[in-house]
Amino acid sequence: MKLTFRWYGEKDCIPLNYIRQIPNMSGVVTAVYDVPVGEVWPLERLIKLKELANSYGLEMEVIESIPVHEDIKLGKDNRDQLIANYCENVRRVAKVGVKCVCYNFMPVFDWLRTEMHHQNKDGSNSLSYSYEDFQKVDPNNLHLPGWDESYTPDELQNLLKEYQNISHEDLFNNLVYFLKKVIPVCDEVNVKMAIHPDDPPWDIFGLPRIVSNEADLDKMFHAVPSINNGLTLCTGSFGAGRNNNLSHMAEKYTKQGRVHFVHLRNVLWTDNHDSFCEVGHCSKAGSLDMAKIVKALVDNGFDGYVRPDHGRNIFGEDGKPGYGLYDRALGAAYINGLFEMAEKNK
Ligand SMILES: [Mn+2]
Repeated sequence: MKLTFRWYGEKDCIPLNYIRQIPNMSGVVTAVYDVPVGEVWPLERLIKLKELANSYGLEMEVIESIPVHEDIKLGKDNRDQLIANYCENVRRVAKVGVKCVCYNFMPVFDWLRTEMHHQNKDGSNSLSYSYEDFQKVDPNNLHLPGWDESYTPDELQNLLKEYQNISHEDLFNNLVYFLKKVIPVCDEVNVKMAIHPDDPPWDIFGLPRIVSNEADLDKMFHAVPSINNGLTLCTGSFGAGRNNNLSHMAEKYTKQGRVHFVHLRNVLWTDNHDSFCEVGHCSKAGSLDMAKIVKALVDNGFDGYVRPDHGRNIFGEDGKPGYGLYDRALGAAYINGLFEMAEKNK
C-alpha cells in the first residue's frame, strides 16, 4: 500500500514539511479547490501543486476530488459539456502523473453531520451524527453545521426542488451515463476512478443516494465493467451503516481489483438508531474491526492508496473539523502497524 495524507493545497494550515515527517508517508491527496465545479483546471495549477509536493519528497498521485457538477447528477441538458470538461480534467491530472481520482455522486451534500465539535469525554472533539438531532432539522429551513457557507438558503431550496423528481433509478442512470463517457478516457490515460460512498450511507431529506452498500456497488460495476471503474473504500462512511460488513467488502472488491483507494477511520455507533460519533482510528475506540479490514485488504493483494480519514481534534489543536494534524498522524502510525503486521503474516 501507499500511505497518503489529504492536503488542502497552499491554504492548508498543515505544511508539507510536517506531512512528510509522518513515518512511511508517500504522498499527498489534493485538488484544485478554487476553480468552480464543472470548469477545467488550468494545467499550470496542477504542475505547481505537483512541484510543491515533490519539493518535499511527496508524490501527488491521488486527486480528491474532481467534483461532479449537480447538473450531471440531475441529468440536465447541459451535462454533455460538463462531462467533456470532466474528461479534460482527467486528461490533465494524468499528464502530471495522477493515477487515481476520488469522486462522489451524492446529491447536494457530500457528507452530513449534526455536530462539528462533539465533545468527547477525554477532552477531544470530533464530528458526530445524532438521529435525534437530525429529526429536528427542518428541510425547508436548512441550517446544517459545515454547510451554511456553501449555499445561500435560496440556492439550497432551489437545488432541493430540482431533485424532487429524481428517483434512485434516475440518479443511477445519470451516473452510468457519466461513467460511460469518463471511463473510456480513464482507460486511455490509465487513471483509476474511485467513487466515494455515501456519507452517511442512507438517503437524507428525500434525496436519493446510490452508493451505500454492496448491492449498489455490484450494480454500478456491472453497468460499467472496466477495472478503472472502482471504489474508495471509506470504512467510516460505509461503517456508519450497520448492515455493511466492511471486512467482507474489503475482501470481495479487492479480489475484483476495484479497491483503488482506502479511507481508514473508525466510527462508534452510539444508540439503537443510526447515530454515530467519529473516534480515534483503532478498533477499540469504535465499532469497526480495523485489523480485520486491513487483513482482508492485504490477504487479497491490495496494493492501492490508503489515507487516514478524519481524525479528532486533540492536544489542543483547533483544526479543520476532521482534518487536524495530530489525530490523523496518530491514525497513520496505527495504519502502518496494521499493514506491517498483516503483510508479515500473509
Ligand atoms: Mn472518506
